Amino acid sequence: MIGILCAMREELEPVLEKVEVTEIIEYARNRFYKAKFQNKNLILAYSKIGKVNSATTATIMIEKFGAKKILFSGVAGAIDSDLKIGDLIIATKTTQHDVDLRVFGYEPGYIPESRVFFDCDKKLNDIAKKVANKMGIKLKEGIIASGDQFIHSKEKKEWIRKTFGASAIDMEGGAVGCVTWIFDVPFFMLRAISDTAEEGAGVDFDKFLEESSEVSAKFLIQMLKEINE
Ligand code: 4EH
Repeated sequence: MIGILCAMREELEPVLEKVEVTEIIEYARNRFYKAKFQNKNLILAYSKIGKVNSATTATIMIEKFGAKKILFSGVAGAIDSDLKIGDLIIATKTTQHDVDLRVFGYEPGYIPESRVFFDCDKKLNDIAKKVANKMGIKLKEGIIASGDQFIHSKEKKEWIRKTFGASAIDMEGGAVGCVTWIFDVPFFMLRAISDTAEEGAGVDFDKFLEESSEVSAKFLIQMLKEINE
């Protein structure tokens, strides 16, 4: 069973269109779609926005539906200036930029007995790079930082870049990374850029959410062809 997770309805819809949904299960104030793609069994859902929602949905996919991998598809704000709207990025690792226990002497993002960075699966990332090569498209690799905030300021964005070395921002990756680390399940994080996370990002986001969600969904489907359950 492969888990496919998004945060927003708009991110999941273009993925759902491309698979064969066989069953819909309402559970925990959410809707889970069982589906098939080329004889592979999938469980899909959008979690709703943010770290708690995405962590809960990832947990349910693993614990209730038996997901052996979690693949995330969606959009992100750019931090690196070479990332333009519509570009694709895969995470090498994810982190939570809003975790702050510095008063106790811990580094930003660190929770005792947990970690600052959660690694994404190297094999899945290698498959992604192969697929990108075959499709002749640019695919960036970098750190994705998450927090329960929509970032729309140059200053905040620069702090996240400097502190975590992040290339892009979202509101879920660090949470799903944490859950998949806890359960030791391979995690793949794919995002297409929707905005630059600076002043005016909200306007760009609304304009490009649909388009960039489609870019991410299309790439994910190409990848699914190369993945075993
Ligand atoms: O799930 C949330 C969405 C924005 S909040 C995180 N997603 C999109 C990624 C993202 C992002 N995260 C932080 C894209 N750009 C980002 C940014 N900062 N600049 C939302 C969007 N629309 C309506 C309500 N909430």
